[in-house]
Amino acid sequence: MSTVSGSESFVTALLGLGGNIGDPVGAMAGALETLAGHPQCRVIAVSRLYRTPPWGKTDQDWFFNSAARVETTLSPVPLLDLALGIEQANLRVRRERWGPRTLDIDILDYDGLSIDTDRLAIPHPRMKDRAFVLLPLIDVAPDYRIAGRVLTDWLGEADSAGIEIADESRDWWRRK
Ligand code: A4P
Ligand code: MG
Repeated sequence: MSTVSGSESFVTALLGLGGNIGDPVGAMAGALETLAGHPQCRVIAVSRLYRTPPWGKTDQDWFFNSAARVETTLSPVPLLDLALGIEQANLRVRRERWGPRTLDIDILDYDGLSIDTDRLAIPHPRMKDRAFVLLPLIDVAPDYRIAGRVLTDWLGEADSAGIEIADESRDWWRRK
């Protein structure tokens, strides 16, 4: 279930990115550049850049969030390992659930597959409740549906109070 054996064809994956300590915008930009430079990944679309109040654990700094639509020949677990490696390279501090982090990369969807293992849950089980995921995701995958409903439907039920667009450009992540 978690592999696409023998396949060298590119499939679409949707990623959510966020962070709230250090230089989260630089960390997300670096992550996207790493993905864009990876021989088995292509970055097809990147969302606008969002500034978002902390969700879950609210006594921490605001976050920056974004989303990306990529194409990859990596199977889901190798893609997760790549994402975790990029997080580690950004010295992510893992202390508490929903707590501060320099960089968090979630695989929101992988080729429409349903995966539920110890290491990987796809579609990401909590994305439909989170405006900080839904808003950037609408930028890169406006027709995407979760459980048959379009993202704007889910957004209507989520709390998007306070969320701001920090950069309208889709090129905010490209280094000058
Ligand atoms: N894992 C399972 N499924 C996935 C998936 N689809 N994508 C596993 C990525 N990883 C997945 O992750 C722990 C393990 O989850 C990974 O090793 C992988 O095997 P983690 O990122 O260390 O866990 P976490 O992030 O501490 O917990 P959780 O519940 O995943 O937190 P979230 O959902 O990442 O939320 N507020 C705002 N405004 N913006 C944010 O970005 N982020 C969080 C963290 C809280 N509040 C926020 C934000
Ligand atoms: Mg996470």
